[in-house]
Amino acid sequence: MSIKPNMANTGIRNTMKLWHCKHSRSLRPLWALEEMGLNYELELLPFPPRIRQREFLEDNPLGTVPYFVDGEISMTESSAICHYLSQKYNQLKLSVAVDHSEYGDHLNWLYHSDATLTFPQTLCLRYSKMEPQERRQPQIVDDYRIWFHARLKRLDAHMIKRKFLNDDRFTIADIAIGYALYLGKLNGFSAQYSLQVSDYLDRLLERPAFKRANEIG
Ligand SMILES: N[C@@H](CCC(=O)N[C@@H](CS)C(=O)NCC(=O)O)C(=O)O
Repeated sequence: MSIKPNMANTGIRNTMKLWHCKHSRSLRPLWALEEMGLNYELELLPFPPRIRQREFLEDNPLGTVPYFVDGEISMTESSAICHYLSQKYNQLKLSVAVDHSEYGDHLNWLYHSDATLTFPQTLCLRYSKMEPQERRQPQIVDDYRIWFHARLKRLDAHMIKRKFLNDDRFTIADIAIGYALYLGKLNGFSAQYSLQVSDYLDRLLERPAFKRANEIG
């Protein structure tokens, strides 16, 4: 299904398009587009699109979401798309400049969000829900649940005296990490979040742009 949430009032034609499945990592760029108030076209797919919408493979042979195009550019990494949008269209209002003292930390959170905090959860999801009953692996689910909680240590320490990850304000790092925490909540892992991480996630989920993005699909 193709919808154009942010184009209705403006009449402006643009080429940005995002392919999205509800609750998947494509929520990161969708949330970023909503926070930035940019015009975009959205294509909603059933999950997993690789199996349930085979023609999607013609656009994105990986079969994964997010898939994003902007003119000649195509991208498949959720945090990188947020970074691209902020640098190209948002005058860094939602990211941190190269000469800022927290630039390295900002990039680290962006990469940490998927490689360290989302990856273990996908193994839990796969081996508890996606695979047919006979291929489910409770040991893997348990091991990677523990792994995920152990990898929250850096965030736990960072959030003790902060409301947001960088520069005392909301940025795309909060979108990237916020999605990983939200996925943890959907997976039933959030009861073990530290108080500061739990409060932080609640703050993020209250944002109107998150609510708009999350309701789509
Ligand atoms: N590192 C990529 C991962 C993309 C990815 O694997 N997306 C999942 C959804 S969360 C997907 O499309 N899975 C469907 C499949 O593997 O067939 C990112 O951050 O966007």
